[in-house]
Amino acid sequence: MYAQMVETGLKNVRSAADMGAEELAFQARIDAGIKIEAKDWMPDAYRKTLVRQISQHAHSEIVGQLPEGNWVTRAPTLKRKSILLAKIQDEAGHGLYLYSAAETLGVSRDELLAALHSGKAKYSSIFNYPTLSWADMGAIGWLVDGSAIINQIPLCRCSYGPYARAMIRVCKEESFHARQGYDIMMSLCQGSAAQKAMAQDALNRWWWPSLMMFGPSDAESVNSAQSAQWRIKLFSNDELRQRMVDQTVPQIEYLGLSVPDPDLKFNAETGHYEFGAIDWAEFHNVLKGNGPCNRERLQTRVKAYEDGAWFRDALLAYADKHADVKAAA
Ligand code: FAQ
Repeated sequence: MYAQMVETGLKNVRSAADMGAEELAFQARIDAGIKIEAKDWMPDAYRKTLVRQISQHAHSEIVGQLPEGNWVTRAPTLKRKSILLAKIQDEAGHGLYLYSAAETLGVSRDELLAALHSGKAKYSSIFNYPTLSWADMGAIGWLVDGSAIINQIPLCRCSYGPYARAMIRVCKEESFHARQGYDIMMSLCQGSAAQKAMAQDALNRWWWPSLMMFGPSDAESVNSAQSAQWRIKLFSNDELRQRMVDQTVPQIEYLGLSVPDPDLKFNAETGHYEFGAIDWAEFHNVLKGNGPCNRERLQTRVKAYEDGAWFRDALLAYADKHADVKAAA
């Protein structure tokens, strides 16, 4: 598949003729499946792509806490509240591993956060949608974390060592998240008619944005071919999206819910579900900052950062004082 992506996207990738000796040796290591580590030589464009993707990923984990944070105080039971809190804390941890992985490439955390807070850096489109009911906590865990796992399992084998290793733990935690989400959906679907209707409504609102999480179609994806050549991407956006649909439709049926896609049908010859057209205009609009919650999410992040300034200052003052005491000893 990787070969096919490189093949079809040849116009966007570096050819051997463009490469000097160092870059040829670098590409040969990647082709041989050898991990690239922080201190190894790498082309600037490889470094730049990784900083872009890993920092967007880190920002997604951090901003991704906000839609669920909205329901901590309103969780229906103490047990659900503690599970949700633990899940949201895990997402903060994922953000921290990922910022650390990005820092190994020579960018500072301050630079990355400044890019997020100024609106320059992207984070996943999915987190710009509102969480209107408790069922949204189920839909997010099941569909959003579920999609994140499908995208991230291959990243555990990507060519950049620090990113690949961070992904292993992230994926383990994400699978707990997906199960807790499905468990919420199961409870609602086995409950009253009103609860089941709430679950269906959440599925209706999160289904299409979850499919958009995988990024533009292969024909539109500008970065895929080069990222495939560098083995940052092992599967294309469309392949992973298809995997998500194939995996999730039977789960929807098991819940007794309906897929909000009148064009969905199973193709017995290919063994895959065919699904309706994605509204790419909506996707691009969200990316431009015009989704239902883009402004609110960014404002909340900036406020949290500003409100935490006293704590960062205190940590630095303590570290400086500690260094003085050590130097004097
Ligand atoms: N949202 O050429 P491609 C999670 C941008 S973690 C926003 O295909 P690429 C856990 C893309 O950046 C979710 N922007 O790009 C959780 C590029 O723009 P640029 C995050 C998007 O990088 C759960 C442009 O479109 N996961 O959910 C999106 O090869 C619950 C062209 O696209 C990751 O970040 C989008 N959906 O492929 C947390 C995984 N899609 O940068 C809390 C790692 C595309 O050139 C609660 N990332 N764009 O200006 C990836 O695998 C890739 O970056 C893709 C995009 C697949 C997202």
